[in-house]
Amino acid sequence: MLSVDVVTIFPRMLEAPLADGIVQRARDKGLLELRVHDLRDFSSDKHRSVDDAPFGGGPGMVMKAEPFVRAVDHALPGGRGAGDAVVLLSPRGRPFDQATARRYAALTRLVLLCGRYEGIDERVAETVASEEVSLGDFVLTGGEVAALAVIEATTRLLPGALGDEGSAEADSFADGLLDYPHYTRPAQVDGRGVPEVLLSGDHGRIRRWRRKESLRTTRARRPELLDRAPLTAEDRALLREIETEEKVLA
Ligand code: 4FV
Repeated sequence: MLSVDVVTIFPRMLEAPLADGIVQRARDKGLLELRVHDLRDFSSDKHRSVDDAPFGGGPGMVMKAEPFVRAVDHALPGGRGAGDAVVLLSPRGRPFDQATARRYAALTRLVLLCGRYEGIDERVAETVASEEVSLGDFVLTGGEVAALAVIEATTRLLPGALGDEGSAEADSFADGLLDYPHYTRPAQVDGRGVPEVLLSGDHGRIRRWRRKESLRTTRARRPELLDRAPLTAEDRALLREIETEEKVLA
């Protein structure tokens, strides 16, 4: 069972998305425990302030360290252990990816720290946070959306979380490649059909076609993933076919 604590000044932003779908089902199945904490509850002044002006001047406000330190102490009584991670969500973090989601799904306790304003006092990253993670090279107004993405991507990898809606093994990135294209009824959409192989019932041909399309799309859109993916001899043969076909088309 994974227990997740989220620290934010906007707890309501997280409630609805985490009270539905696969995350709620994982909570109901006892696979996931989730607590959302209001950072202001860990402020030390009567105004419940959590931010202040930046040392060195400059625009905007910076989030104070102590409320986060107290919130983490509250979430992890006894401190951070080997099976725990305290993740600060920020554009300065390492890009979040499927491998990170797999690592989080194997944890015991995960604490997510959501920033706002110009960011969080650096001493949080230096002390209570065990890592910094970014959702991507763009600027949000807060870490909450990133926390939601991390929770969803991690929860669906918890054993037993994915019911019959498919298996994590069949995921994009499960084997480091982009997914193959999917089709469903009707067979004709605006005069556009479905690849005949998918209607053939020949599961060997279908598996091969899907693998080839995964390789083709990955090669076209994310070639850097191909360099990292564990490719089989069949994959290399399929890639040669793709290169030959595309030369002909060129
Ligand atoms: C972000 C990201 C992100 C930066 C300033 C919140 C904002 C504000 N978090 N991945 N990209 N955070 O843009 O995680 O404090």
